[in-house]
Amino acid sequence: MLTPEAYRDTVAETLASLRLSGVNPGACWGPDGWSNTQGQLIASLDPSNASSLASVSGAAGDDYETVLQQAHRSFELWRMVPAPERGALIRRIGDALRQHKDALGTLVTLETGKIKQEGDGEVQEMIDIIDLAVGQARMLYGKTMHSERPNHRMYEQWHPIGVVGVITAFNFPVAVWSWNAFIAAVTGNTVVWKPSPKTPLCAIAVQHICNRVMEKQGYPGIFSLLVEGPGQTELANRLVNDPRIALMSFTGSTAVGRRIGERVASRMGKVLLELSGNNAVIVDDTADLDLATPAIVFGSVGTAGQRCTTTRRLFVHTEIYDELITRLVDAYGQIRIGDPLDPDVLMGPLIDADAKQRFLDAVAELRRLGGDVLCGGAGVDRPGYFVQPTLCTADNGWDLVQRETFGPLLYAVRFDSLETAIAMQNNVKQGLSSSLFTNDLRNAELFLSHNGSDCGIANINIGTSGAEIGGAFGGEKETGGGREAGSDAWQAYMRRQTNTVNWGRDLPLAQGIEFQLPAANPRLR
Ligand code: UN1
Repeated sequence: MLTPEAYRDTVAETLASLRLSGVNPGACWGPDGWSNTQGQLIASLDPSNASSLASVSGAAGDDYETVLQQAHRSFELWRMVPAPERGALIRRIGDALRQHKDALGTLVTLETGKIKQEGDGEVQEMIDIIDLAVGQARMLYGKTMHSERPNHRMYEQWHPIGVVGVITAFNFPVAVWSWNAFIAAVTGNTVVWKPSPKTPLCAIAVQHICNRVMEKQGYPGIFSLLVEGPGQTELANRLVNDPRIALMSFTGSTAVGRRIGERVASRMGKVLLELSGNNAVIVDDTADLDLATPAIVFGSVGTAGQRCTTTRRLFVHTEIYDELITRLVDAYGQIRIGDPLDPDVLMGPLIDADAKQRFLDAVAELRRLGGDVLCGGAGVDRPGYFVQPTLCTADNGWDLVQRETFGPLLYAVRFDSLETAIAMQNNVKQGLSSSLFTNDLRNAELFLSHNGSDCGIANINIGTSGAEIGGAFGGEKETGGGREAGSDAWQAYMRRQTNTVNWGRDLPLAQGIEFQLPAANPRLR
């Protein structure tokens, strides 16, 4: 645990090395394009001690229009830059992020309360997606088709779509933006970011890093920023309703995502939604418990249970139920809770007082319903918003279990047959991530088959969280259906155009249609 003086020094050094001040402007439209409008003052709080790290002056007045107009002007320029050259700019941002990894990782820890290992891991995830984006910039492949008509060539190509709006949540304050922003940028788009009001400093620090690289390379605002205070929705609403935003990417709750999806759809815009998860691990009677135990603990306790991929439900075969639960109770007892900058600590605080209250309310509801708390179940009495990692028994059908409580609360349920476990796992409204621990090939294949997990992510012998950026990330049902990061997720940031070129001297029609004009009439030829 840092002494108060060492903590103050760490905060001051971190802010200074990321060019953050006591009060920071909350709108930026590119290199040197910081607003000087006095907006609502937003305090950024460290959830591990509830103290203020620094403040941000929220975007106000003309900031929105300035940002949108600049983003649109920059798009008209940027889309004509060859994609590999766009990749070269992003690669330089990767170099800058490598230099600032330690400081930015610390800032993520200070602002979110996730442990330093995870704060650094988040910056690494930004660097990883940059490596992928740089390569992707040379691989924006379209297909070619064989035309049914002679002397015709048919192919498809991918064009940039425009300005991409990105609204992110507090729990991954930099990585999720970067999945969107760097893929959007190499595909020729510009990006307007509205970060969570709970983590504005991370966004401003990243904007500073991008600004320096854009300036050095002589580019205008490819990346821009609008910060809005807690409880404010004006800027978010304007982005959602603005026809200049060609794609609206949103990470957050299903309730908000549904409204955003409906509104963007009503103006025929594109939307990319990453919403709530209710992820489960299934452990069958052949599983290697030495693998399953730490994976379940990391999945449920990592980031204090505040990942969209957090393991929330655990289905255990009755044959091994007692043994696994004993191991988990033991492991949960060893989790050190406290200062997330302390390398021995494995779990930091929840993000704020409301999150802590929602966690405590969920535990109280569980007890009322007749669930057993096997370990944890209480808040931790110290400054900041700490709770105990909690393992309990529950029924999959309870409303409580059906919804996502964003905290370290894991519901254990027994099963006898894998089919029943898979049915329970799928029997929720969300569909993000899922895992099966097994040594049985047939069980593994069943879980991954059409009859198996209905989630966007389905794993064997690894947990539900901690996905690599190389795959497409996202989920089905009320998780929203969006896919970000690797694989062919880049296509969401582009518009597809099908091209048919006739290089012959005749005009044959498709489907064999004859449409013969009277040859005698020269005016019709
Ligand atoms: C999120 O919680 O919104 O798979 C993203 C994971 C991380 C990303 C989580 N790579 O857990």
